[in-house]
Amino acid sequence: MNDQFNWKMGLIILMVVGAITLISCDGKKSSRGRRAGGSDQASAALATYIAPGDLDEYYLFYSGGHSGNIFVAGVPSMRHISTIPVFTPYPGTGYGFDDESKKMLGKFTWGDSHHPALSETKSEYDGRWLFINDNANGRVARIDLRDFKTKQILKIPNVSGNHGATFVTENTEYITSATRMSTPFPSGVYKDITQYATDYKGVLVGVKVDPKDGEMSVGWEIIVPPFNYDLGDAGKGPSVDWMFWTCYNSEREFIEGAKLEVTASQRDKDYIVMVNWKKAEQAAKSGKGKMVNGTRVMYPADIKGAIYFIPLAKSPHGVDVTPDGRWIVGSGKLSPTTTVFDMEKINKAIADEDFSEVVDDIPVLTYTSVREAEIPVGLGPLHTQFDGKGNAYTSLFVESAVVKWKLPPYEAGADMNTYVLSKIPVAYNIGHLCTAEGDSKTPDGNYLVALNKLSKGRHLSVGPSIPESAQLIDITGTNMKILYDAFTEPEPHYAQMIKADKIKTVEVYKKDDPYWPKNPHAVWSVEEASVTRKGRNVEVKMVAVRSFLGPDVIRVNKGDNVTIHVTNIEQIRDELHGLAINDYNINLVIDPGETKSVTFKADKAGVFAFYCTNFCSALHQEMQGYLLVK
Ligand code: K7E
Ligand code: CUA
Repeated sequence: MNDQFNWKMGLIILMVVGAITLISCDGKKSSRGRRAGGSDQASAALATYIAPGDLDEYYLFYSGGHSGNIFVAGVPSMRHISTIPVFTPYPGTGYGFDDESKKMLGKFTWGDSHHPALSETKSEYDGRWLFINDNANGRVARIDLRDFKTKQILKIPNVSGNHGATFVTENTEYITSATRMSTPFPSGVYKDITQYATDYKGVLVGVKVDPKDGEMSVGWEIIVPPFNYDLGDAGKGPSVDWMFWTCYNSEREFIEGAKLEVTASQRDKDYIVMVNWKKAEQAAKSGKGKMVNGTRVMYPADIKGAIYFIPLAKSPHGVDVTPDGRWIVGSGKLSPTTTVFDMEKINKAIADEDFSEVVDDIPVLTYTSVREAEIPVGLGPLHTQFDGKGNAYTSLFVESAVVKWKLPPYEAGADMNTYVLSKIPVAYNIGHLCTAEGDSKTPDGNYLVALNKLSKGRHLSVGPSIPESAQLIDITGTNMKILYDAFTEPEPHYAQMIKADKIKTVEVYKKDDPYWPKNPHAVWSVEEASVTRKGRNVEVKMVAVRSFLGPDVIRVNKGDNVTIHVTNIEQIRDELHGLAINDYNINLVIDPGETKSVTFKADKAGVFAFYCTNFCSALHQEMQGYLLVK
């Protein structure tokens, strides 16, 4: 097929995409009040019913997209349990109001969280940390799963639109990160958009994770051609040394007014780019490349033998490594097939220098040498997950379905359609999907959650904006079964599901728990509470305990700089206190044993009440005091 023909095919598929999406939007009537046949519904209800007081089997962590949050649900009940604010202030937990979290958020009040990733040990979820990317502002964050709180946000220099993150290597040595929308390199430099093909660059990043405390730092960056780097994954088993990312717009075209959806869909194939992170680490250690914006930056020529392209049709999105690490599964949004690559064939092609061309010093592995099979899964394949029993599950955005298909081995000359085992329609336009322990080397093979973009007509109307849906699917049989519709805040992309007993949370911050760094401003009795003035600076050490905030009167002068450190000295679970100061936009929530600080300028004169926002006892209303600003 020539390029001209494929370009037109691409346009036709784009039009089909639009048409089918429209049918999905308008073609379904509301099913309110409808009750379909009995026994299936009864068994689905039983399968998801968690009796009051009983616990779910799994935690589901699903990203909140541009809400900047992560949501936590239980599986199989699909009940939303908790929201973890990451890139966005969240008054419910006081996140973004105290000095520490405010500093972590920096000047941003939102982020676009896409891909949560549980930390791993030997390619198994270990329940220690959860990482997530900010697709808008080039950041990654770490949540501690002992207390479900965001502990670090790292801004990655030079990366623009950090989408191919945060996939973890075998032992969480690194998490991936990559430029989604190429920009001039280094960041902060101005080049006109007419110089896109020559002066704009993508960046692939290895973010290093400290094995002791999870602290993230930028390990190395690799400058790559101005494509859009999309999804990623890290290898396991035979592919354990490699990171993979898909990319599109290998046309390198951003032509003003010409529509990227058209210009970036001309070529028959774009690529998966693969980087040997162990070799990249060595090269960085030996001083290859140069320091830019405080980061070790290398070019492909600096890491020969550690970076390759694999051709993949067409406008690729997801790339997923199988649990055994041998098969690399790539999907193109405009291709009706999903492609399986063989790591053994990839290694052989690398050893034989079996390249079809070299692009910007990056060898392109010969497609037919590394491809195992193209599976005719259906329209608009995006992401793939696994059940650990030799099957794969791919989301079909255009078809609004999940397709189950068989992983290799395949018989020579077999009709590939025979390996497409079953399909289940979802409601509707699925993006990611997630299987239980699905990114580990031993998925559980029982549950799958479809994360759908649109859910028209399946819940009580809440106006023109419709919640997304997450559908729980039973994947134990050949035919999948939908068990439950859950509706979610905007806007889930990826999710991960971990066995509940792998997560060990704390009940309170114990006064002397060595795990948590000691807060130097903590006071543990009402007697130690104090107000200290040094010139224009006033420092308050406050104690919160049922049902008293001490000191209960703070006197300052207009213009003073005030810092209040509040310690909640309770040692009982869920005995939270808050500190709200009226008209000063101050809202702290302090967990048992925790100390939080807030610094502000007393720029309004008058009398301002402060009080506890968290209902804490029968005398919660009495937990109140005054800030007097003279
Ligand atoms: Cu497919 Cu950001 Cu992973 Cu959305 S991405 S769906
Ligand atoms: Cu403390 Cu309400």
